[in-house]
Amino acid sequence: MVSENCLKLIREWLNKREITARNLKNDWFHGSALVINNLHAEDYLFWSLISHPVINQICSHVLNQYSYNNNEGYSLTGSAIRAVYGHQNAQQLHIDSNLPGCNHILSLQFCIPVDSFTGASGATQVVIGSQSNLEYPPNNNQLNSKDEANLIKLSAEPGDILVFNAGVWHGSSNKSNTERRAGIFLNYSRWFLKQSFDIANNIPDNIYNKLNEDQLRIAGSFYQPPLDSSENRGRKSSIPIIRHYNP
Ligand SMILES: O=C(O)CCC(=O)C(=O)O
Ligand SMILES: [Fe+2]
Repeated sequence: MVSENCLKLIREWLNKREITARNLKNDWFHGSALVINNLHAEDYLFWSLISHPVINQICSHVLNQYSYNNNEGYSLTGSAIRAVYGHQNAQQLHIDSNLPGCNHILSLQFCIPVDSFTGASGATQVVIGSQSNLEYPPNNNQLNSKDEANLIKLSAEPGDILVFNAGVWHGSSNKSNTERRAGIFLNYSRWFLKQSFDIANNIPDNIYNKLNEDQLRIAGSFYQPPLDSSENRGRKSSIPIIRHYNP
């Protein structure tokens, strides 16, 4: 579903960023993982994924369902690339919806392999049905027998898109080979949930100027709260809003 050309450009971008990250020796490398957030503001290239028609059809269906008139909207709440190197234990199982056990789907998590996700490089493991569990997964993935029986591994190749309720317990599995294992993770939420990255406001001008109305809606630019009562409107705006940071 993701084109070869798009993947090629992303790999070229990542190869360059790996060199910068190694030279800067800052904490971009968490252990043996390189994590870069805010892809929407990194390069216009990532918008071909962020506004990918298949991803947005799924969001439009799932994240609007049960909202008022099934039509309230959704926005991007996170975008990151995570690249893992060398042998690694399985990632701590977690959720990306921040509140376990919600009865409705608040957020969707999309995983886009940049390199192969396999049994050897690390599949994405999920616990089927765990969106109903009222707690976060136990430390060190010490699952009880019921959850253990529902743990499945999703292998995926570049070009594939994995998607699940962000309230499902998940994480990458044990990595036993030494090849790079990079993936892009996009999180979308119902429109009223506060974005924990300032996506609508931190897009550089050179990217912002290329975005169309649909893309700005995905960025959350129509869902920014009014500054105060002088901005005489409700919680949505009829035009995209950008708040500029003071220098
Ligand atoms: O790498 C994976 O398969 C999952 C990563 C993940 O869940 C995350 O970074 O939030
Ligand atoms: Fe996750």
